Amino acid sequence: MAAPASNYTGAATEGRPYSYAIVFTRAIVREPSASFASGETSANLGKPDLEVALRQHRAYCAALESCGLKLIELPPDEKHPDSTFVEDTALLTSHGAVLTRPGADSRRDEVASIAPVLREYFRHVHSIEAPGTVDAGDVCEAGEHFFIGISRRTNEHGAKQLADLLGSFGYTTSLIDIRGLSNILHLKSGIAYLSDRRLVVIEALRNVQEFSGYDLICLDSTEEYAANCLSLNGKTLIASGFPETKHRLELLGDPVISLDMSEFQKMDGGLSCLSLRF
Ligand code: CIR
Repeated sequence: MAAPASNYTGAATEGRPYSYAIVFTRAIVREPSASFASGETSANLGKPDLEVALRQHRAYCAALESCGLKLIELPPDEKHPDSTFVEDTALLTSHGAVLTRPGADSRRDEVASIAPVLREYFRHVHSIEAPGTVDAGDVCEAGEHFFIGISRRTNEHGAKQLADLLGSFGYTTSLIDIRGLSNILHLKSGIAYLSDRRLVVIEALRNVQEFSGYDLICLDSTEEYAANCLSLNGKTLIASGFPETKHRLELLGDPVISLDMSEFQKMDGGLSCLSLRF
């Protein structure tokens, strides 16, 4: 079998203690295209301004670089208005990559242009097959364990296929049904893993039995959008405008970088969904 085409240094986590955090070296990003405002959304926050979104995207990319990540920048894709939300198209792990099959018809073909990029960097690239659907925004990595949300986008078929694949990589998984929650699109709209068995959660997910062995940072109901934060190489990225959450995360010790996400929030997008990190 051919060696990976590049140095994928996020590998070899087997046998590490749970406090081990992956060192990320790269991120795939795609700037929003001219059709950005025609994407899927259920938010009633108005139409996004493309110029502002592009500015916010540039600041986001600079923040990833400040965490030590090299960017793989894909060209804007006008045919797919939601294609800036690259996170939904694949799950990248230290033991292999999985191309998803997004739950929204309008997003299904986004995967085709991600596949060749992943094949350059990952030796094993698997796929979710019909009738399964998975948006990787529903998948939360927590060390050697993955929480997989069953949602309006990720169906039971897809979640089980993904759980089987992750099991074959050596990970454990649990499925979390969020179909009863109308205020979040994806599981990761409501939780984030911060390393050291710490989870940021929204109130509606606080009592999920599968989270009981974790230290939970439960957010105030006025700051729930901030739940989708990102712990990257010793820094935490968070949406700006949520002072209490920012303060609580700062108390944990890692520097916190605030990013204005207003235009992406209008399209139901969280902070993590703008990149695929590995
Ligand atoms: C969608 O509805 O699919 C996009 N407008 C937003 C996707 C956001 N993805 C994410 O939070 N993982």
